[in-house]
Amino acid sequence: MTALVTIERHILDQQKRYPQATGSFTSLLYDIALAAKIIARETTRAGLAGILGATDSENVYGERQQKLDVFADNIIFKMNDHTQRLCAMASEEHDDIIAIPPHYGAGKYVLLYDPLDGSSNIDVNVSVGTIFAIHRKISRGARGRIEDVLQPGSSLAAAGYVIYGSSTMLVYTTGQGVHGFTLDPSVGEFLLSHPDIRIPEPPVYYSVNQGHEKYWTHGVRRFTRWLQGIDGEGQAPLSQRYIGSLVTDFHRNLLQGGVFYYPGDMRSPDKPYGKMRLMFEVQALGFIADQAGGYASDGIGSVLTIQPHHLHQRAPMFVGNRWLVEQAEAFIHQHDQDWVKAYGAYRDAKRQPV
Ligand code: P6P
Repeated sequence: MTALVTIERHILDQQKRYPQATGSFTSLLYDIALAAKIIARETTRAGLAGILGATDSENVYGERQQKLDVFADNIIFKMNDHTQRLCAMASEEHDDIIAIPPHYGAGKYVLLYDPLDGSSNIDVNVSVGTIFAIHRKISRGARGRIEDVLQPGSSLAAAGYVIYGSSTMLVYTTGQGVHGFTLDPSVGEFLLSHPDIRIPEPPVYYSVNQGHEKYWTHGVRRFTRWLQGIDGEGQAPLSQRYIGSLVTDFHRNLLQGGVFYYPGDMRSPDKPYGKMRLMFEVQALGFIADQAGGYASDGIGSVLTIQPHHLHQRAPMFVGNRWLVEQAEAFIHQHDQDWVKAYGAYRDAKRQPV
């Protein structure tokens, strides 16, 4: 019988590699796993609990907040506001960084999270997910500041996601590979089910919203045609799979090989950056892909090198098997110099003083 490895045991085993570790980081990952169990419980019975549907409020992007969005956001905050492990939090659902209440002590990590990505799919029972990323505090003083949050993905201490689907899985990395755990509801534990995940070769799928094709730049169109007929490399054409729920589309390509992309375009030349959120989606998934032997690019270069200038900054994302993503960069570099210039100016803007 294979050993039952809970997420707590796995995190502790990983912590043993860092003699100086205080256990604070391990406990933070445990707190996130606990929040995931509570969200999973509500997500799988949302229809019964009367929390399906939308609230009458909107988030910072002007998107109608689903009731489960708000529930998940509150759970993650409440599980972490008092633990003295964090100096600040940031949520996709909040305009600004979230301070640790003054009556609680502050810690040395920052937690960024998208509490329930793809929530518009909840009412039709499509899998949704939570995405999280953890940075180390770098500013002086006890309390967290915006500079602790706006760090590049290359500085991440950890990242992960939870997918609430036919089963609930938590996938995370601390820079020591990518590991997947499946929730056993009968005991309420996440058990190691996918150790050392590597994006497999050959790739099988490509995931993009083909309905946006008329907005795509020439290079992105050429890339998509290439995926549909890859030849010369002895690679079969890829199949299109897109469900419109980022964690689900990403998870499929991580486990089976392929590429997810949400490109920018020139529909509005002053907004060439697409829909993905750098701090709440792109950094975390880019770190995971990198740790699984893949690569994530914004079309110009690695998403992990982007120096953020705004909490809700957006970035295009091409993520999956490295050679596929590098081919996307090649087509864009060859055919889309106008877009490269417009997006590059946004990407490299300087942070506005607060
Ligand atoms: P589109 C869901 O709203 C989301 O943020 C991601 O989960 C998903 O990948 C994307 O938007 C889908 O966007 O424009 O294809 O509907």
